[in-house]
Amino acid sequence: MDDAARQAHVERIRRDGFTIVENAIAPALVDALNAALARLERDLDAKPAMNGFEGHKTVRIYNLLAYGAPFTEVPVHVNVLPIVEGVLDSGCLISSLSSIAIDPGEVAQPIHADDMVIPLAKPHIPIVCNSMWALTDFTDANGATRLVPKSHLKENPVYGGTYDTIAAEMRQGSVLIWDGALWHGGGANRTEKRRTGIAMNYCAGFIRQQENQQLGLRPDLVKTFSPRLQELVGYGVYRGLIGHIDKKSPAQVLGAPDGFQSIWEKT
Ligand SMILES: O=C(O)CCC(=O)C(=O)O
Repeated sequence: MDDAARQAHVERIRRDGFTIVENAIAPALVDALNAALARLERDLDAKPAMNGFEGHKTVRIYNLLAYGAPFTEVPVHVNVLPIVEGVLDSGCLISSLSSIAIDPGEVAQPIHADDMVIPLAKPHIPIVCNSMWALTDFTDANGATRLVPKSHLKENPVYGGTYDTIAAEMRQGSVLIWDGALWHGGGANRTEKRRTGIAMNYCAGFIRQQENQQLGLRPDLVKTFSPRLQELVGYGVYRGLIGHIDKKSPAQVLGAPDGFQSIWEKT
């Protein structure tokens, strides 16, 4: 993706609250992710969580980075991460990485904003930026994510309220990216086939990640990650200050060279 295309996506998110990157993911990676999820679902005997938010006919698997490849390719994808960095900034973090498979007969998820538990007055600058990878086609009928365009510029929705929504229809391999303040929810699946997505969620480097990545991922596994992926899971230091340990970068715990300089030492 060239810089003009990236900028156009970032501007669409600022204006409408969302954008769709068509054909963002190579078919081979889509296939590998679908195969890995099918294997995990079997191995973990994953079942619906049976609550109003996560659904009664929806299978979710959390903390996917703990299972290594091919999930390690998701947070750093060249057609998605640069857009997220344009919305947040390059100090952004992985907030959570999970799969959301909506089975036939599931009802629509309550409309919500992903950042609505954060007690800040709205509208505010983007602090959460989330994406949904379409591992199957997403259609109005099979449960494509429902969106309320431009609602990221308002206050929070009434959780589960009734609003005019549009379906984020997209072909397999496309990715929906939205400002975490956008009102949205998973759709009802009125077809006979499953809708599968990966929810790759990011947050600003100065707020808490939704899934605790430092406890959820074994350090010996994180050591095998690329330096950028290590930063994204939380082994970097935001603007030379937030996240340091005794003025050292947490990356040094993983054996990174001792090159970190805190913001104070730069004055
Ligand atoms: O599955 C979807 O399309 C959206 C899910 C969602 O918004 C959520 O679980 O927070």
